[in-house]
Amino acid sequence: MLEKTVFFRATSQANSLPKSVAEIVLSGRSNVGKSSVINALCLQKNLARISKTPGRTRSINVYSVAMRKWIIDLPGYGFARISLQEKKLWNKMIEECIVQRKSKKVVYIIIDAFVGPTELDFDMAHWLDDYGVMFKVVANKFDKMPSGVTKAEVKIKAAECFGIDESDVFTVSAKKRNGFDKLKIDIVEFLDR
Ligand SMILES: Nc1nc2c(ncn2[C@@H]2O[C@H](COP(=O)(O)OP(=O)(O)OP(=O)(O)O)[C@@H](O)[C@H]2O)c(=O)[nH]1
Ligand SMILES: [Mg+2]
Repeated sequence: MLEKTVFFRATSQANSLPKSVAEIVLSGRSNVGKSSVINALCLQKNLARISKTPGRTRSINVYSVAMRKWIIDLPGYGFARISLQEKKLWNKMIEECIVQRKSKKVVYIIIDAFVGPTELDFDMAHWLDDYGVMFKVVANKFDKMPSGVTKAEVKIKAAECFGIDESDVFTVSAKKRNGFDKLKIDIVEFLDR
């Protein structure tokens, strides 16, 4: 199902988007691999733009999996070289996208498996919780972990840190395109529910 995903729209004004039936939203620190995860999920190379320069995705990019079923790539947070003005705009954009639009959604917070969750990720999780928005966690860049560390260990730790169920943590490597089976099932089940 996800292989058929196509680019739908880029916008900084989520209010202007039509209604969706269901959507999954990818959020996370800048450069953590959100766009790479989308490409890996959809088995495509250049669907979402990947960049070595953090803060590249500045708009909300919407991808259509099926009729009104979306994957939304949010601009990353925690990008250092950003003005207060830009930060305010980011907050407004995210709030419009996630809170004001009442569509059925789940947010996947993408973290760097090697770096581990950061304060900014916890802020995001708390903020989502406050608004009653369901979130799960994807630990990307697992290929950077020392060889002795298992996916199970990463999962347990992340689940503990975020106070969520282990089954709501996914460990992947977008670079190696590894570990996506469970995440794909989770996404497709949600979109089709
Ligand atoms: N080692 C490793 N590098 C990765 C992985 N996934 C992404 N990267 C690299 O991380 C960098 C950022 O990837 P993006 O997918 O553009 O990250 P993003 O989160 O969309 O970044 P912004 O749009 O700037 O917020 C690129 O250099 C990717 O090649 C991974 O699984 N392992
Ligand atoms: Mg991006």
